[in-house]
Amino acid sequence: FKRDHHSVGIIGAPFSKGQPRGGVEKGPNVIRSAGLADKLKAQGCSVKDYGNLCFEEVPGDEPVGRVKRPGAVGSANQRLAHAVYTAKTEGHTPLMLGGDHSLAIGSIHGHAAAIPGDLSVVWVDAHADINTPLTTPTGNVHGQSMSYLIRELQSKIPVIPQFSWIKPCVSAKDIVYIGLRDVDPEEHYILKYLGIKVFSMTEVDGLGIARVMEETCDYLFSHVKKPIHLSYDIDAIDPSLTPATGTPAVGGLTYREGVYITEHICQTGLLSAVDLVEVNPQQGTTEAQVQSTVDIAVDVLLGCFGRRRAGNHPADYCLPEP
Ligand code: B3U
Ligand code: MN
Ligand code: MN
Repeated sequence: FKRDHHSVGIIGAPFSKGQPRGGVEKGPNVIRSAGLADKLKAQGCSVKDYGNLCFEEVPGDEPVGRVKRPGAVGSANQRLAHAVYTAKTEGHTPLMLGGDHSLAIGSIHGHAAAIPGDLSVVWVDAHADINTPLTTPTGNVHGQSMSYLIRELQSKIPVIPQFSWIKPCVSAKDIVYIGLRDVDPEEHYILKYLGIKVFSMTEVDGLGIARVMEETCDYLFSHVKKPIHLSYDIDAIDPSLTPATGTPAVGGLTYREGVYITEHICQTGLLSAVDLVEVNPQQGTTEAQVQSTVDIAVDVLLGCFGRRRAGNHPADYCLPEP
């Protein structure tokens, strides 16, 4: 198999203030406890675990307009951006374990700063997370992350002082969404207005996941092959399989579809950074629900870094001689 010798740089981001539910800050440690690093090493990756980031309390963190917890979200993401930048420049493929999906702001920002040209983004999610501060129905930043990063949307983004460090760094044409099924009307307008490529669950149903991934790569590679940032929200997968998440949405990806996405992106050789977000062990009602969610999150990540369901073997393996 393609020995894409990833050196994985794990960055834990125990942060939950991009949304209202507690528990998602426990994501990094529960995913590590499922044996992520050892399993990555067993499939030939080297692993550097940078540990968990420490995020500061921000007293008196009042909303700016509708946007909740701007101080905490702004400073956590700024810290994360530095960590991702450092991991990338030290030669690792950053793997950010969230935490909520507001963390994609810092992760993508830091990744973009560390590479010479532009990157492309594959956003796997039930939700588009593209509300602007003026369209957000909830004020939760995890539903707005992409809006701060897309160059073509900046004239629609009001000034939020705590976010003033964010430089939009992604072009609308370099984004592909997969798995959408819970999109606000304003978000749907934004996706159309910017001409963003979307494979909703309707396209997954109609085309099948193999065609979706083929078309995703044809679309992203039609000009130049840019490094891929994969931002994977565990709620993209059906909540019957991954129930321990804050905003489950029925009708999601199967296990096989969810893993196929990662296998396909891995074999492009262009995967340059990964986010795995929204695993919330406190949202599971039984231990088995939490375990299933975490185990699937780990399998998604193993697929990103070279695991094939057909099997794997080291490039230098030799059969034992009798
Ligand atoms: N679109 C809604 C709900 C939502 C977005 N992302 C999640 N939920 N996980 C919003 O709040 O913007
Ligand atoms: Mn999300
Ligand atoms: Mn989501």
